[in-house]
Amino acid sequence: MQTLDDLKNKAKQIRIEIIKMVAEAKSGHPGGPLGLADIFSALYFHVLNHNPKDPFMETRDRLVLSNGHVCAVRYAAMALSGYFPLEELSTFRKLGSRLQGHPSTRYLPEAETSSGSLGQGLSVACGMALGAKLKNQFHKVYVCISDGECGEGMTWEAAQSAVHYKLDNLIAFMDRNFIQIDGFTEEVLKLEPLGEKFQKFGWNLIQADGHNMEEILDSFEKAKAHTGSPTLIVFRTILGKGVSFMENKPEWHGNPPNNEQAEKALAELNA
Ligand SMILES: Cc1ncc(C[n+]2csc(CCOP(=O)(O)OP(=O)(O)O)c2C)c(N)n1
Repeated sequence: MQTLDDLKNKAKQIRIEIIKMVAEAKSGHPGGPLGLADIFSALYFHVLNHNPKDPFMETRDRLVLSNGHVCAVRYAAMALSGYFPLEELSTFRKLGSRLQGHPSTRYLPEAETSSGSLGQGLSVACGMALGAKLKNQFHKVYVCISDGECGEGMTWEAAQSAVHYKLDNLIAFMDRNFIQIDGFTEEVLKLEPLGEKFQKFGWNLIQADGHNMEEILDSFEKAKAHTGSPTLIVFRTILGKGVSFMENKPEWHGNPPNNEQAEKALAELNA
């Protein structure tokens, strides 16, 4: 059983691994993964029913990463929880690596779904949740979606279907950092009031601070207990969280730190 301090410490380790991976690869996305580190620590070390030693057990909870470009956070959490050796993280984005820049089940079936083409994950997760219901399976289907993806129509088709099929085994959570590839979401394509839009569609809505471990755990507990409709947790996050010069800066969506910047980032995270 992990304590709150353990989970916070794991989040810090995840952030350190993210910086090392993206710096070593000299390409990739540091901002989103740093912003999701607390949530992924909670998932992999407390919330998910999973077993790194038996990754395909039928009763496992499924986790779909719709915003595939943030996969460094998932790979770091997977390595730290024992899916593969920590050293393998240094192969991130290299030719032949299992840890591709966007997750591919051809190389890493434990990732559950391939992703990177945005907007699809919520639909995929709906199908998995509906399938589980038809097969009388009781696991949950978690899906990480981003705010940028809400500019895509397919997200909203899935949002309607999930309510129609009463997918209360589906728990979507959103990385609401107000940033996407082209800048701030409300300037590129206004999304607010985003959570309320899902609520009007019939979703159970929970809003929480994505960097407060107690709130994160409480949100997932409430989502698990809810019945009759799918749940969306809108986590307010900060892109680049934990590295002062990256926080809330759109340019860190998809640029790797150079050696000097990586050293500075690691010094801050280790402090
Ligand atoms: C279908 C599709 N269109 C465009 C892209 C290019 N793209 C990559 S990341 C991104 C921005 C996504 O926004 P978000 O996930 O909110 O970004 P973050 O918070 O990680 O900065 C875009 C448009 C893509 N991967 N897939």
